[in-house]
Amino acid sequence: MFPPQIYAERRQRLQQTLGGGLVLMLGNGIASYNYPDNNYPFRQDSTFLYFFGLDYEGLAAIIDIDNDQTIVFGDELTLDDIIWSGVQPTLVERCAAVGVSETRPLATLSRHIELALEKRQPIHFVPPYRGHTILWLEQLLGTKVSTTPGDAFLKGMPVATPSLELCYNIADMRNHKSPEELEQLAEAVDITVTMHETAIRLVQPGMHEKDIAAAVGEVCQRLGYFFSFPTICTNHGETLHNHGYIHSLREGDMLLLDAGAENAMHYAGDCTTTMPVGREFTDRQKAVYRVLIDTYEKAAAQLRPGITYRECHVAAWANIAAGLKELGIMKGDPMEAAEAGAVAMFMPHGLGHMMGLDVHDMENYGEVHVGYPRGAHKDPRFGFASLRLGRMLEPGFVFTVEPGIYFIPDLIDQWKAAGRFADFICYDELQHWRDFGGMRNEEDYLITSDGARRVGRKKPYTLDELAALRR
Ligand SMILES: [Mn+2]
Repeated sequence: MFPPQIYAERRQRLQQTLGGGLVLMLGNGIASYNYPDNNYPFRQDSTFLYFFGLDYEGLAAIIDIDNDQTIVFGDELTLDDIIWSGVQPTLVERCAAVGVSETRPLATLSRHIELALEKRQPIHFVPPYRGHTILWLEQLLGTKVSTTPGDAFLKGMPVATPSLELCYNIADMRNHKSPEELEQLAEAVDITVTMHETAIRLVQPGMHEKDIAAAVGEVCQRLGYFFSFPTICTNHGETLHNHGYIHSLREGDMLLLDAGAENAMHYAGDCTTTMPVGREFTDRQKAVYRVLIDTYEKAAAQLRPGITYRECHVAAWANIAAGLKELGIMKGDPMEAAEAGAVAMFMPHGLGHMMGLDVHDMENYGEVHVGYPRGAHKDPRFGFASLRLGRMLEPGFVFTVEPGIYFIPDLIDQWKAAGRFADFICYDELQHWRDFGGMRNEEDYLITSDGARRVGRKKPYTLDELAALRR
């Protein structure tokens, strides 16, 4: 945990930016897996972690701005808890460690909210993403709860919406990482890089995807850490979220590994490596890989305060178009192809996303409320719509840079049949690449006062670096 004043300062700042009302923050509970006492690993809610740091279940908190009062609601351990879970610090001790002096039994939260509602206090809460939390909020507020942000809740409203103002204000704070958060992120990324190096060293023909996925998992689990998201480990990288590990790996295959660790304080790392299963890539794979790495390095070199990530994304698309033009797969002006959206054929996702306590940081607030300016909407066109981060970059932002190049047979067929972007895509040549698969390279970056730097240590990705680890 951070020192108590860090949490106290964060809460103070939130109070100042919001100006009034009552902020209700619900911690996560334990979620059952297949029967009540068999549980998923506990993961605290990230908003709760950011403001209260308390990493265990059964907690709620309020920041009553109108009355300048902060209370954590929870229950002290019973003897039964101690028998099953061991002796733990008391709630009062735990709260003191995060700068909170007032605690109350969880059962009194409901009455506390009722009184606040009667006094016409607006209730601010962030969008819930678990069924249990939605039900709990509905019980506390006495009405239906939506997950789409809008006005803060006042008694009498037919539906309680999460507070858009709260989402924007917290995103402003959490989007700018502090020095102590950057240390945590660097640790998570360093472990993540070790996971990737392990896979590059290990993979060889005759193995299965699950062999590599397990070895990657062992790296973070041996440190007592967990994944920041379910590992993608596949020789079918063109399927973007491929979570099965069922394929066997053969000479000539590429393995795409998208995996990250979450460290003890729950900060995330997120990297992707595409590696040859055999000794090296085929000539064809090398040709596309060079386009990918050139795109990746140019995108990283472009990062600085004041540039929008949308510009970086479009520039990456244009670079891919230029590279694929040399291979005879695309034609026309690369920048025009990018701006028209034609390169979404080969990279249908965004160049990156914010990263912090969540691997897609604060995505429960709505990605447009985190990755775009206040009041902005996302470009709804295919490809552009998947750009989670589009806003102007500011010092303190931490996010991923992850261009990819994919050949998706179903997408090729559909666009070809529709004659889509036929001015930019050479469909005759593309037929010869249908079974190529997909590749992506991803590392994590911080915007500094005058440029950007990698978070954590460098992940091997150049052909030479990959070859050195394969020896
Ligand atoms: Mn990512």
